[in-house]
Amino acid sequence: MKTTVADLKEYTANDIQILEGLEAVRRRPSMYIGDTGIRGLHHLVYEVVDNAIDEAMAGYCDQVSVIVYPDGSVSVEDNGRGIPVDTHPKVNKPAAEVVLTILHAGGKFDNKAYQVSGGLHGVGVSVVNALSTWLELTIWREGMEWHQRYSRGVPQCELTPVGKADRTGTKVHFLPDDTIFEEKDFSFDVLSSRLREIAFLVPGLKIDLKDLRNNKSVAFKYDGGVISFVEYLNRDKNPLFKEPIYIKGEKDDVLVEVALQYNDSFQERVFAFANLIHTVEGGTHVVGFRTALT
Ligand code: 28F
Repeated sequence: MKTTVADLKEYTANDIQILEGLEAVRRRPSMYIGDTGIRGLHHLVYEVVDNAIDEAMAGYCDQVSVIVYPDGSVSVEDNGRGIPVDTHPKVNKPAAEVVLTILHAGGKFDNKAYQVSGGLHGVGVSVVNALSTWLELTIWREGMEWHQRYSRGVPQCELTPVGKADRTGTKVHFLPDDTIFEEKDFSFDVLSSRLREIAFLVPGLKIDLKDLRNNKSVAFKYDGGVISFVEYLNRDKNPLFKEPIYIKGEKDDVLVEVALQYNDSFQERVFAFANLIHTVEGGTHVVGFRTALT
């Protein structure tokens, strides 16, 4: 059907800005997710998982479930409060639609309560939406189940209550756009090692990964946090003492946690994280630790 001036009148300046934002992401995806190869593909999952982790670190969610489907799509579900569904006054759209369509609208950058985890680039779920052939959002909140479907980031319907619900939470199910990504096969092992890492860093959080392509599944939950991490790293070594050394401190709102345990090998392994992100090249936090230790 031909677009007429009458149709266009429905678009506000805001809508046009949103469409331009999504278009920018699709034109230069690597600026937002690093690359469009296998790393970028997995980055999409981490970006969605990070939002669930934020909800967990805020103390409202203790379960995250990730499912890989045979059609190449992935869903991430949490049992948090659910993304708010009430109308955002500035743009006259549900807050959830704002989070899913506006760049950097996750609240991470302007809300103090959301300053903890941060994605690899922390770009937000609207980027995942823009780079997905389709994305289905389910929210359980205010006693109802809510649905909205998007195509390449553009809403295909309004956020709609579809029935009653006696739970809360958020589910994002998406299919990465194969016109953007060179790779389309998620790796169970890559997803599972990152999710295990997150589970070590967020004690008590249960993270499930199910792969419906081959019915593989794993579940992670480590109540011991970084202590469990060190125990895991030494699982097939000979530790020189039973319990890892554990140090925790806080200064100027910066929290530091260290766990260490010697084993009888001659190989040192140091894993450092800042805000849940593995800092592969080290940094002042690692230098500071080494100086303090010696
Ligand atoms: C499947 C991935 O994305 N979970 C999320 C929440 C909860 C809140 C929220 C998210 C508020 C207005 C920005 C709820 N109640 N899982 C997720 N769970 N985002 S994302 O709020 C977003 C901000 O716009 C939430 C009260 N406050 C926050």
